[in-house]
Amino acid sequence: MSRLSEKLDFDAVVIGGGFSGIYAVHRLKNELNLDVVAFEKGGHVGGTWYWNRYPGALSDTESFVYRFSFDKQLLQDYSWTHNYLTQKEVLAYLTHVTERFNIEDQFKLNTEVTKVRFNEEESHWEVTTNNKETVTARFLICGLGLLASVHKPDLPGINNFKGQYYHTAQWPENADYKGKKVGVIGTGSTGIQLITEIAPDVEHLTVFQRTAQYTVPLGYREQSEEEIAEIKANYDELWEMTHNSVTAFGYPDSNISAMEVSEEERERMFEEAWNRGNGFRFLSHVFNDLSINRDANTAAANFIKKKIHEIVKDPETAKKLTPTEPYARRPCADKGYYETFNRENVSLVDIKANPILEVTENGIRTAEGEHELDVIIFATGFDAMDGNYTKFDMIGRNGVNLKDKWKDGSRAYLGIMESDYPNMFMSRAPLSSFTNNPPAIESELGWAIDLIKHLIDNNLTTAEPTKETVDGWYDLCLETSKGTLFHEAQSWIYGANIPGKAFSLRFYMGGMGNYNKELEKRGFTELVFDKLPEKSTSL
Ligand code: FAD
Ligand code: NA7
Repeated sequence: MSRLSEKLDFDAVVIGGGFSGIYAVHRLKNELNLDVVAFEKGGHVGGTWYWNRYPGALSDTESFVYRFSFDKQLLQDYSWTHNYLTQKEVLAYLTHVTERFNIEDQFKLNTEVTKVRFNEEESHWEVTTNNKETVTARFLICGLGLLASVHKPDLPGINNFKGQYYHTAQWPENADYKGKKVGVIGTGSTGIQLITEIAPDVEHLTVFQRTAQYTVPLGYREQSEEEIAEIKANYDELWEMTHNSVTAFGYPDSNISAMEVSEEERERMFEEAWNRGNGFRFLSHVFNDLSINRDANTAAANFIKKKIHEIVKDPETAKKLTPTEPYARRPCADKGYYETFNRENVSLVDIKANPILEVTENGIRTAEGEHELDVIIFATGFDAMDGNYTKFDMIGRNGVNLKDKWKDGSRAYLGIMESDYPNMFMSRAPLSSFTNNPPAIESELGWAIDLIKHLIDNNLTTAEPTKETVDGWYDLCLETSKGTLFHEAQSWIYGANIPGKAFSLRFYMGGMGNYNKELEKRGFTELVFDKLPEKSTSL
């Protein structure tokens, strides 16, 4: 491998060691033959699956599509046992991928990027780390994670608490909750997994719920060798369908409207989906309009509400667990969440009605009184999509800082590039597709890496979108979100979970298939290019 320019330290710097960083490094190194370094602040590759080591952590995309599709042999060789992957299993898979494609050495672990700056005179990136080292490179690829910037609310008095407290995405090695009085704050997808898993192991579990959630059974089960062999034999068709579908979760799009069938048929189909399991399938596979038609959404919501009242024995608890919002967050799925509240050792506190006043030495005090606790677990989610991009200085042209540029809402052209940031490519950034993540990562970074190749092959220095181009993409995203109900729920999808954060659309809602068509249709035609000086063939 020869470097594009001997004046620079690397051809490309990648930030992040999750699915995105691993995919980027593999293609840049093994296909484009570039000199790449990747910085990861964690102690291991894996990203989400390195950090989220809480009990019950599980991917709820089905196993056969929660993986890369780029290598047919990898798809055949690397198997699974159940229809969903545990945190440990995803971590093992990602570790295998880095070893298999010989890219472990590219990852510099325990290394946090603290500043990036585009050097306009020299048209390259300068990347500074917590080791006070600054390296230069022509291309910058950011896979900082869409759900990776931890949101841990500052509760008054937390420093006085005598017991352990931690966030689910910063799960400590010495977490000691078994046989203890445990409080969990947060009932999103993570809280639901955690609460269900740990309830049998603790003396008492107090769940502090701010917003009640809709959740359906996951349907976790072993998959037979025959079933797995059949999937592997049909992988070409399955991926083709997945990349062209709306959700990219590995099932074909539904063409049935919930309101076109009789009420009886609708209930039967909901029941079937409930028994089969999977939150995404419940929301988008049975019917095609639960997220866009209010009546259809209400019908699904009412079905789940009815289940809550059937499952939960104490009517008061059932009432507290019953959501009041539309069914319009990222769908949750569980291994017996509502049933958990029938346990003698589990109690539910509605902190909207009865807010947390402070953390004391011995527990949490709400308006109703003190809840004695040995351990407090924050399952309070993430500053999603842009949280990791606005944490440190990302300086583009004319000294612009991304945190200022994104103050009133974050946007990126195709969810990949921002104006004033030449040769910087992001994965799962604002205005990327609202879909299963691995296929989306391959689409976005696939486009970005093809663009890098295009620049090199054509002796071009930089590529970037104009502000108008970025705004044009945002307008299309707005168009795709029209009529959807997601903005009515106060969740991370619009940034509503973070106090003071701009409430704005952060996804392209047109589906994976249409997103891929946009990439293909536009190619690189909307970008502005800068050419290398004639006299030189390298920077
Ligand atoms: P991440 O895996 O988040 O990796 C980003 C990495 O960047 C992190 O390791 C972080 O340490 C590093 N980083 C960030 N900033 C810096 C910096 N300044 N310097 C150095 N390193 C930095 N998605 C699905 O599609 N299906 C699922 O079932 C699913 N389940 C999930 C369950 C949980 C509990 C969570 C939290 C997320 C889940 N997701 C799921 C979303 C998941 O984040 C993506 O599927 C995928 O793992 C994202 O990969 P990534 O590489 O883009 O980001
Ligand atoms: P979520 O879905 O954002 O859930 C976080 C939960 O924490 C949710 O119940 C929040 O209540 C609650 N929360 C957040 N801040 C507070 C404060 N200050 N006080 C009390 N309760 C609070 O995060 P998850 O980790 O569960 O899931 C995120 C994604 O990761 C998920 O979609 C999967 O893809 C994996 P709220 O609902 O805001 O009232």
